[in-house]
Amino acid sequence: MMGGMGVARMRLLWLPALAVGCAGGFPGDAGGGLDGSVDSSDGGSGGDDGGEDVSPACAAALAEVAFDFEAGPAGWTHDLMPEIAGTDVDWRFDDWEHGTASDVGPAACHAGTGCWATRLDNNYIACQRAYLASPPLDLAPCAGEELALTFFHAYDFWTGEWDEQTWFDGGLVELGTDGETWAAPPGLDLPGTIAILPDKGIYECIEPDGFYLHGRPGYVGSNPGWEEVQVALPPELVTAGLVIRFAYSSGVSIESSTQNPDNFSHAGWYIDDLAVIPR
Ligand SMILES: [Ca+2]
Repeated sequence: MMGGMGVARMRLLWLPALAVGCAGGFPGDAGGGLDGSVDSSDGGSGGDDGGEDVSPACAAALAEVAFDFEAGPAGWTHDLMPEIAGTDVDWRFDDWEHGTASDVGPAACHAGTGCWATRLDNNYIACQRAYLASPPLDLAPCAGEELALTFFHAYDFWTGEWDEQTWFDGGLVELGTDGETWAAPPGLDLPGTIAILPDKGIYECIEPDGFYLHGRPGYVGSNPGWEEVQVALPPELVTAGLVIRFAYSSGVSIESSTQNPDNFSHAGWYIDDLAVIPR
């Protein structure tokens, strides 16, 4: 039915929304995610601006991997998840954008006017599968140092009931060094398990089996205010070529064959001010 869709399995139709899930009041719990107990003590003599607990070479390396996204994407890239990278359909699977926040989701970036989000000015649409990845970060000068990843984020993902199950759109953070193997940092405080609804009666996502995130612990539900996350970096990843990846997915929240984000009701994921710091 959608012109030029090209894939018979794309059968999403627009009908009035089913008023699913938690479209109104979000819990709005503010406050920190997990406290990584970052030590900011000024033990060293004549402490300068940061990095006082690490070697000068490491401090210089960490200064290169602090991102406020004010001057642009800063080498970060986004694309389809590899599982559907060859999918040839006219559907926007990747909503990541760099820019400034507006009237959907947080009213502003965490700081300044640059940040990343799954569509800055509107809600994310159905069947999304995309990642946002850092450039390779060179932490080799910090080998042996105890470091933490820190970033600020806000999120608002759809949750709903269908077929006697509860389904959760969501996002996850993963680390890798070889471009193929990814794992969430141990100790990350995650609110639930992502469960993507690929098929809602006659409404089915394109490539319904291609949801890498399904079944993995991640950020689900809603935490619409900016929150800081800090988590220890595994020692084996304090090396050259560390990549940090933010991946998100959405399933069939409402029945819509359009890519008009006005038909949807959840703002998605906003990310700003990421750095690697001593802990
Ligand atoms: Ca910023």
